[in-house]
Amino acid sequence: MKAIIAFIFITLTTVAFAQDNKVVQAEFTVEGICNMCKSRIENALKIDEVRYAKWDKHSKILKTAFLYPAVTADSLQKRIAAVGHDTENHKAPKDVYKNLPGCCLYRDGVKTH
Ligand SMILES: [Cu+2]
Repeated sequence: MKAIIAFIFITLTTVAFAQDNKVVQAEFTVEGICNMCKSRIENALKIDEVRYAKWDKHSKILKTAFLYPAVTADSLQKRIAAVGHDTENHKAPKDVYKNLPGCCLYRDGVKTH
């Protein structure tokens, strides 16, 4: 009997955890100009909770699918800002930005290439 109760409990908690996180999609703008920017931006989202992340250098739109609420569109934007790219909600720190390669300096009038 105890074993059955334990089994039911484990099953219920597993289901509860599974329902906790669901895959949601979002898109937001990320500043950047070249394919190096693209890898840097997409690499910043290479974590288990992110199922999909593709950035387009022409539209500046990042499309993503991720496990919510383990991560949020806002927390992903923070990750991207931390590697040097401004997003809708978060600006990259000056010291990180200035260490980007010259071809990636999107704030300095460098055109998409
Ligand atoms: Cu770049």
